Amino acid sequence: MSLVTFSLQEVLDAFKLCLSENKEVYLEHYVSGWRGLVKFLNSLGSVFGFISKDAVGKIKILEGYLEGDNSSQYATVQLMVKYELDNQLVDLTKRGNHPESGCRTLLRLHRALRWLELFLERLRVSGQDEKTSVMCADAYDQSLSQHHPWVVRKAAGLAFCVLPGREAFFQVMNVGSAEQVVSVLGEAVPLISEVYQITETLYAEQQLLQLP
Ligand code: 1Q0
Repeated sequence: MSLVTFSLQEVLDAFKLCLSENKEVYLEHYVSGWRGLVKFLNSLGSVFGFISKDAVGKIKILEGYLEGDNSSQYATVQLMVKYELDNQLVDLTKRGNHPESGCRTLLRLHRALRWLELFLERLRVSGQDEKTSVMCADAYDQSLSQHHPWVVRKAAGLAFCVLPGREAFFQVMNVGSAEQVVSVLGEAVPLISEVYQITETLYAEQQLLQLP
């Protein structure tokens, strides 16, 4: 993945590689998809720094596991959940000895992935004159905001206001004409949605959706 320029195609490729044949989620590609998204966020300016910083922190935690001594236990989200639960490596009800478990860290990105899915879908069907700030805020209100305290919601709301307009936004995506953007989004949204649903089902089954 290139270090400087963002391309939506690269993010798409990462999320494509995420799913194994039996629909397990490869952590490596999941993290790599997020790395690409953060690159995009950074290119939008320093107002988004506080969001990017939090995302990078979480990406680094997961990278640490991927490169650590138990890396084989972290190959997929399914393996990670099993390994961490079997070995009591997750704080289940309140924060304790494992504030940086893979499970709780991934859950934060997972919730953000729902926001992304909603936002990209809005963007895909949007008309020329629609405001990205409104699409982004609507997607956020319907998803991630429920997990954030007032002060974070307020800061996020302020940041959304300075998002570039739809046309400039499409340009930063680096995939070509508006038609091409819409077409790549048409491919990206169902993929992201599938990765989200698989993780959501797994976390629901294991009662991990409220990890502190
Ligand atoms: C394009 C505008 C981007 C707007 C991003 C929306 C998300 C807003 C989230 C704001 C919250 C960030 C501050 C920290 C919050 C944490 O407290 C919270 C919980 O963690 P913890 O450890 O305290 O329990 N963290 C989170 O909820 C994680 C948030 C991660 C957000 C990652 C966003 C990455 C954004 C990528 C830009 C995508 C651009 C999409 C269009 C590009 C085309 C593919």
